Amino acid sequence: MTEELERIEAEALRTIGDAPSLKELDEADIAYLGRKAGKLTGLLRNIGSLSADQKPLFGQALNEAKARVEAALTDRKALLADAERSARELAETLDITLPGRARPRGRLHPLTTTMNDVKRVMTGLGFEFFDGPDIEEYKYNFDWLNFPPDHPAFDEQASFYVDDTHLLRTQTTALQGRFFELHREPPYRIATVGHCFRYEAVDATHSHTFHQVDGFSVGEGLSLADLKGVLAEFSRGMFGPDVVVRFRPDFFPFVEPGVEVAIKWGDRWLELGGAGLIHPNILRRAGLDTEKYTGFAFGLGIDRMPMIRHKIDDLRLFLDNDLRFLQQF
Ligand code: FA5
Repeated sequence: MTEELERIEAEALRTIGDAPSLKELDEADIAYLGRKAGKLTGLLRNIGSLSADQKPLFGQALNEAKARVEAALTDRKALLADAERSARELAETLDITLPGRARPRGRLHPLTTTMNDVKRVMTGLGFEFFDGPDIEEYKYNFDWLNFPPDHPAFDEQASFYVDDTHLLRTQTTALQGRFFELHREPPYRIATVGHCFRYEAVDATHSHTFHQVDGFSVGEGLSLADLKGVLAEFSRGMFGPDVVVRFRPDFFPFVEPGVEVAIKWGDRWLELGGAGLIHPNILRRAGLDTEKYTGFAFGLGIDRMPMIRHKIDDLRLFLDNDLRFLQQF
């Protein structure tokens, strides 16, 4: 039996020494020291067949063998646990020299930045902003603005009609009537930015859907000089100190006199919009004393502003949503 004990101990120590991982080590633990089927523990059951003087000797030898096997298990366990931790740590190591993954970043559309700049510059000039609806009533888009019913400007600003009383607004000037109905006491400087729509063929400087900024002011003694001063200051704010602004006579039913506003654009002029002194008919309709009050108004195309700022000769590029173009801003 002593030989059997030595054989099993040697086998146990070999198995433990060879165990490649903690899992095999646990299996070896059960196979040799397990309470029920362990090979070493099993030897104890045969102790009854030994003579009385052999029993204590064998018992002691068995206990010593178990102690050695347990010690081997503990040592190997520590070794394997160490190795497994190092392997795991190695696998989890962060290589901080790897290049990062670039996240696609959104940015504002050039028309949005232009509109934000318009608001910033106009606010700096003392204008207060209001919003009007895209689907507008005729009376604000035309009637309030002194358009006689058969006026050719109806054709000029060919419209998308919605029903008998509504259309997609052709000009942000439609805000005037909405504001005048509030009957605020002058002086004031009012502005709005937003969409405009016209039934129009699309080309390099025209679109069916575009944006305008309108501004108007009513007060005592306002003149064309004030209008020109505000527009010149606005243009400098938008296009820099060297901008050249040109005013030429033009006609709009809602101003008298009226002017066209153009900006020097390379060796050409780009029409930015119209302006003038608010027609007395409109001030009267607003319940204002035209002996006391005068006003100026202007309406400018926003889509043409980034064309001037970025020297781009076709406004369709801003609306095509081609990322190769838009990512340059
Ligand atoms: C008007 O719309 C007037 N409401 C401007 C105004 C306001 C005059 C207040 C006097 C007092 P006009 O139709 O010219 O005017 O348009 C003004 C500007 O809007 C144009 O100069 C242009 O810059 C822009 N615009 C007009 N139509 C289009 C279009 N189809 N596509 C892009 N921009 C346009």
